[in-house]
Amino acid sequence: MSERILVIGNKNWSSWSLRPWLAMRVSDIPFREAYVELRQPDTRAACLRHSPSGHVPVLKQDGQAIWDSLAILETLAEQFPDRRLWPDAPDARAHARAISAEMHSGFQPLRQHLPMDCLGRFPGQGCDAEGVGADIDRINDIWRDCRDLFHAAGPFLFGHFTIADAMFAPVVSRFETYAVPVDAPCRDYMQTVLALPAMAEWLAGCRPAGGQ
Ligand SMILES: N[C@@H](CCC(=O)N[C@@H](CS)C(=O)NCC(=O)O)C(=O)O
Repeated sequence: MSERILVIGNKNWSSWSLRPWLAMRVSDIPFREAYVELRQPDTRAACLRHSPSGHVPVLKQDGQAIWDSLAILETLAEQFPDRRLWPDAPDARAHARAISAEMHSGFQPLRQHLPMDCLGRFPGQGCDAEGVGADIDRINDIWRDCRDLFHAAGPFLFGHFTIADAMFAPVVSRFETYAVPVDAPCRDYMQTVLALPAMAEWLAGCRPAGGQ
């Protein structure tokens, strides 16, 4: 196995990069970071040097580039079965895959109007835009359902940390930035994610206005 390199965007902004980065850090999967500067005239060209999709994150290993956050996470789950990146029980695993895929393909209003800005604090901004309230309600429902079902197994969505938590980590950050109101179980869940040492490490790597 060659050195594993995760190419990511600016930590303050790059919500898709946070997902595999966090999963790899929490699961103690060794890798080196490489950066592409986002929101620059040459960003697309820089991304294309690493990824045929022109987007980050990209995982480079053994001469192969694996692009797209969820594909990277699925690949790692296969390569490191002992890290239990998906829940063990088939029904919980199917549930985790469903909400991870829902996150990956949905929530466009939330993404557009509440972009990730880890260091920013903009209480209420964007929350009245069309579709954002429905997205926030749906995310609260997803988290509450998981906590109801799996609270006995641990503080994450399915008890222990899984890919589902990695997929929702940028939403936790957004809810902090925009001071989105959540109920007590969801607040507890957010605190669990924010208390991860790996999350603190990511935040420490953020620079205002997105710079590395
Ligand atoms: N579906 C992709 C989305 C990746 C994506 O949109 N990444 C953004 C950064 S967070 C990007 O590469 N932007 C390049 C650009 O702005 O030109 C994934 O899950 O990885």
